[in-house]
Amino acid sequence: MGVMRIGHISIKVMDIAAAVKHYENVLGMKTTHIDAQGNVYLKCWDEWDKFSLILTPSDQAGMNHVAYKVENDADLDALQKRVEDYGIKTEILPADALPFVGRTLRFNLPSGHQMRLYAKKECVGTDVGTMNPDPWPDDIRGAGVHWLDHCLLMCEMNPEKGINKVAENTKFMMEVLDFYLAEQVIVGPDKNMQAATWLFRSSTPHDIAFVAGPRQGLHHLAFFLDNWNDVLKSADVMAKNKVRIDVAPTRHGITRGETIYFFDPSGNRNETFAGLGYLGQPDRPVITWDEEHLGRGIFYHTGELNVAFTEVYT
Ligand code: M3P
Ligand code: FE
Repeated sequence: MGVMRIGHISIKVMDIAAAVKHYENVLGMKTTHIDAQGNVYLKCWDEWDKFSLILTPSDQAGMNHVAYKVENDADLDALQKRVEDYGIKTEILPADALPFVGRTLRFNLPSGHQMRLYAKKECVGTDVGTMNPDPWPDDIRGAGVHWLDHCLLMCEMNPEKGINKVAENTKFMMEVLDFYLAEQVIVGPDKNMQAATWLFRSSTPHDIAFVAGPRQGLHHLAFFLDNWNDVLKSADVMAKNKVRIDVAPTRHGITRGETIYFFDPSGNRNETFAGLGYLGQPDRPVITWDEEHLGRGIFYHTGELNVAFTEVYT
């Protein structure tokens, strides 16, 4: 079946203790492992695999890699061939190259971001279990995020030099990894340049998104919440913990998500968002936003684009 969903993201943090405190107390994740190098592995309460976030100590912020889980081990061989045939070099990392993870296919997207695909990760179960489960666990902390939902990667775009990594990544994800395009932003005098795309493999509007920027980077990692009230409550949690809020609770036109953006102590942007928006289905007509309506696409209420939102990232 190929790619199922986002599996984990590995990010760099400058102060590991402050980062752990943030992801545990504000987001509500739990630490499940610390390796010999001091990397910290965490999961959300409604995730069943061992971890969805790896924090690695560094002198800067940003993403190391993003990993997606495929359904079967054989998918790794089939996808390796397709990625190589497309002209992208790959490498198979042995099982346990990352703790609790089976063999892993590693390659770089056309934008340069490192992506990994794996089929196995130790299953530890959700915090409510599978036998007559409660709807939520008693020991929820902070925002109590349910799961890591998607990431948004900033990709280089420079029309004068003919560079558009958003379009290149999108083509690769669709042709090689069988992702579907949910929404796109089209710009340029001939309205033919993809400046942002939202793609899915699961049944939500996006499992990954790409937005054009001056350089490659990580725009945000996003965690799922049930509803608008939970988004409001997560903002309260942030205020209580003096977290730097980037965009106060609002709605996206694109994907219809109810959202709030904020920063971890190293400056990596986080999003907690709610709302399925709509079902991601392979035959759903692609939604297109033009430059004129982009403001409403991003922030539906104000319709105003905030420059720092697209220019500040790690
Ligand atoms: C989302 C989303 C940007 C748009 C972001 C949209 C960075 O994060 O979850 O739909 O322009
Ligand atoms: Fe998002």
